[in-house]
Amino acid sequence: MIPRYPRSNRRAFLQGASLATLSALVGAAIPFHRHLPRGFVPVVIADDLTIAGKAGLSVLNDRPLNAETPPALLDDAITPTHRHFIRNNGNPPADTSADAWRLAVDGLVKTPFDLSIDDLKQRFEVVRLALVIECGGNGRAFFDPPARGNQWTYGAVGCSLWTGVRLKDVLAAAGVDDNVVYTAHYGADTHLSGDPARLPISRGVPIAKALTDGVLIAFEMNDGPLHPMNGAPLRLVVPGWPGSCSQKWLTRIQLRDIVHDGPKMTGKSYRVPNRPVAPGEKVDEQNFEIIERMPVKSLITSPATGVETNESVVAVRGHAWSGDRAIASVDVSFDFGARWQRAQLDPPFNAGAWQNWRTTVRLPQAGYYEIWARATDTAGDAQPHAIDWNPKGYLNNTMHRVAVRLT
Ligand SMILES: Nc1nc2c(c(=O)[nH]1)N[C@H]1C(S)=C(S)[C@@H](COP(=O)(O)O)O[C@H]1N2
Ligand SMILES: [Mo]
Repeated sequence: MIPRYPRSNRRAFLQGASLATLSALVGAAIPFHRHLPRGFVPVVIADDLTIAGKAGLSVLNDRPLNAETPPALLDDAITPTHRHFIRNNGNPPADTSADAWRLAVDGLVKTPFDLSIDDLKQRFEVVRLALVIECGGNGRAFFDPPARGNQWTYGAVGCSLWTGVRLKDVLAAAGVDDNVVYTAHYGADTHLSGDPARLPISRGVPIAKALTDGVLIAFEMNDGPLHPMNGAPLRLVVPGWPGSCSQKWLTRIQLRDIVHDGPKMTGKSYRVPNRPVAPGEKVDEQNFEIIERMPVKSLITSPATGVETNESVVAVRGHAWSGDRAIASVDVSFDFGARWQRAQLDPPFNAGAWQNWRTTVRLPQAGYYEIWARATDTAGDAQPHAIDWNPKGYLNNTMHRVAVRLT
C-alpha cells in the first residue's frame, strides 16, 4: 500500500505510533516491545506502510491511526473487512481477545449487569445486518476555508455485515428507568496523552434511537472476527448517525437522565451550528447542536476518477444512503448537471444499509467529462452542489464528481 503522505511524515507517524498501532501494522504482537528503542520503526514496515488485514487504504497523516478507502475500492455491495475505513481517537487496546471481554450495562436501569460475549450470544437473539458507518467528518478535506481535523475525502464510510445482538433487547433485559434520556458509551481504548483518567471518546444517543431495531452490539464483521482497528472484539453499530456513536472496543453502556456529556459530546465536537452560517463565520459554542442523522449522500465506485478510456459507453455504479431514511432515486449526469439520467436502484439489504445503483452513460465525442451522481431520499432531500459550511467540517454530502477522459 502506498501512503498518501510524504515519507518524512510517515516516519514521524510511525515513530509516535502506539504499541497497538505498531502491532496492527506488523500483523502480530511484539513480545519484546519494551526493548524497542524509542523512535525505532520496525524494519518490516519502515519502507512500505501496510496495515495488517487491510488493503489499499490511504493512511492520513495523523496520530493515532486513521485510514480511508479510495472510492474505487468501495465497489463491493457489502464492504469487505479489509476495505473498511479506520477512525481512531485514542490508542486501541493491546488485548482484544474475546474470551475475557466484559460488557457492563448500568446507570438508570432496574438491574445492572455485566456480561461476557458468550452471555450476549446465549441470552439474546443474534441478528446479522448490513449497516453503514460513516464518519461525521467524511468530506472535510473539501471545506473552504479549511476545517481542522482528519482530512477525509470520500472514503470514511463503509457498509459491512455486522452480527450481534440488538441494543434494545439488552436494555430491555436491564430495565430502562422512566427518566432515561440518553445512553453513554465507553470503550477500552486509552487517551493519547497516556493519562489513564482521560477517555479518548465517549458518546451516546437519545434513548429513542438506542431502542430502534438497527442498533447492534456486534461481535462479528462480515461473518468473521472484527478487525482489531474496527473495535474487536465488541462494538456498537449505530446506523445512519455519525460513526462516532458506534463505540469500538465496547466495555460499558450507561443510561443517563441528561444528554451525555462525555469527551467529544460537548463543545464543537460532532456538533454543527443550529442555523446556516457563512463560510469562515465565527459561531458561538452555545449555538451548536449535536449531529443526529447523517444526510443523503452517494458515492461513485466505478469508474475510478481520472480514468482514460477509448470506450464511449461507460458503466457507472455506486452506493447511496441517507441517515435513518431510504433512498428514492439516484440521478447521473455527464454534462456538468445540464441533463440527468435515472440510475437503476436496488432496495437496501435491510434498513440501515446503503443501496447499490448502476447505469450506463454514452459519451458523445473524445474529451474530458465529469460523471456526477445525485441521490434523493424518501423525504425529498437531495445532495447539494455546494458545501453547507460549518466550522468543524462535518456533514459534507455534496455530489461525488468523477473525471473521465475519452480518447
Ligand atoms: N472506542 C472508540 N470508539 C470509536 C472511536 C474511537 O476512537 N474509539 N472512533 C469513532 C469514530 S469518530 C468513528 S467515525 C467510528 C469509525 O469506525 P471504524 O474505525 O470501525 O471505521 O468509530 C467510532 N468509535
Ligand atoms: Mo468519526
